[in-house]
Amino acid sequence: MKNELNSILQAAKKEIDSASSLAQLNELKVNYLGKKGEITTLLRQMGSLSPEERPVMGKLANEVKEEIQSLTEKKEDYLKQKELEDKLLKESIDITLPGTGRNIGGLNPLTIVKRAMEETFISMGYEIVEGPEIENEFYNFEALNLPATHPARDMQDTFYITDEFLLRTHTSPVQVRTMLKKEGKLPVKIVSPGRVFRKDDDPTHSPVFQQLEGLVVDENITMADLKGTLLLFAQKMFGKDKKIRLRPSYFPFTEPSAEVDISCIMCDGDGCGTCSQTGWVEILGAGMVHPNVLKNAGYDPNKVQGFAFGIGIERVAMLKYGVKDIRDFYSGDIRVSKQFIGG
Ligand code: FA5
Repeated sequence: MKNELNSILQAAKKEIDSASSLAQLNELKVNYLGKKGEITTLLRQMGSLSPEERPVMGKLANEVKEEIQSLTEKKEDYLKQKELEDKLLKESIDITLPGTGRNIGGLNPLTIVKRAMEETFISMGYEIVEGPEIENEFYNFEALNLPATHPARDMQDTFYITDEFLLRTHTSPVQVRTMLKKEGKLPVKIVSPGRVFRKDDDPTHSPVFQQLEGLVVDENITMADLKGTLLLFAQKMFGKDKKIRLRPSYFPFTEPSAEVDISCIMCDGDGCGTCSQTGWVEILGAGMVHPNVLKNAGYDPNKVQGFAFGIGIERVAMLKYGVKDIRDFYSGDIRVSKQFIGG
């Protein structure tokens, strides 16, 4: 039996030594040490030994078992380590290879311009307010001195939702909403950016576009305040050398009213394609708040005055960046937006 145990140990050593995978090692562990393994099978024959021989053989069998156990454990550690090293070697990445790169997004030029406009007015002490895009006739027309039969309602072709509700055609309803909320308190000094909607569609007119409304109501407000404010705005947006001019115009909600032009930034006022050879480009409508609008919104026109303006944000952006077709702003064409990355 002693010889048999010895030869089992020698055979196990050889097999452990040549085992090249954990699966193989596991298999031989079962073969030698398992319940049906070679040593257990041999120990079953202990009954045929003399009582003196039995403890000697039992001890020897345990020593052989322990040695096989310890050798397999060592080999297992080695194989595990080797497996890990092989895996790491296979999965290694070459950090010196050039990267694939990733496109960085940029703000839409309209957002850049809108924010710059907001900043300009915030620096002049204006508060920013917002109004709903779905309006009713009262705020969009009636309170702005445009009763149902007024022919000027045709000036802005309207998208109606129901007989009463519509998509606002300008940001001017925010004037009325703000004044009513203020309940006669002074001063009112707000700008309100937002989307507006009209049945317009050509290279310089979009059915959905943005305006920035301005409203100041206080005592002793004059047309000079309006002109000074708009000149400062134009110079902050387009440069200190820019001039503005006010042309008489008509809006039912302002009296007097004006269309405001800026000296053409493409040709410095000399005349070019952008300004139709006039040297001037229209960017907004403005005027002194009509007494009826003040009354409708809870202010006494004998005591307070106000000025208001509505600037086309797309118009400012087109001029600032020399964009010829308004639809370029909405196309989502990456070749357009790429030029504005970084603001
Ligand atoms: C108005 O909308 C008035 N509510 C502005 C106003 C406010 C006047 C307060 C007086 C007091 P108008 O329709 O002219 O006015 O539009 C104002 C500006 O919006 C225009 O000067 C132009 O820059 C821009 N605009 C008008 N229609 C379009 C359009 N379809 N697409 C892009 N921009 C437009």
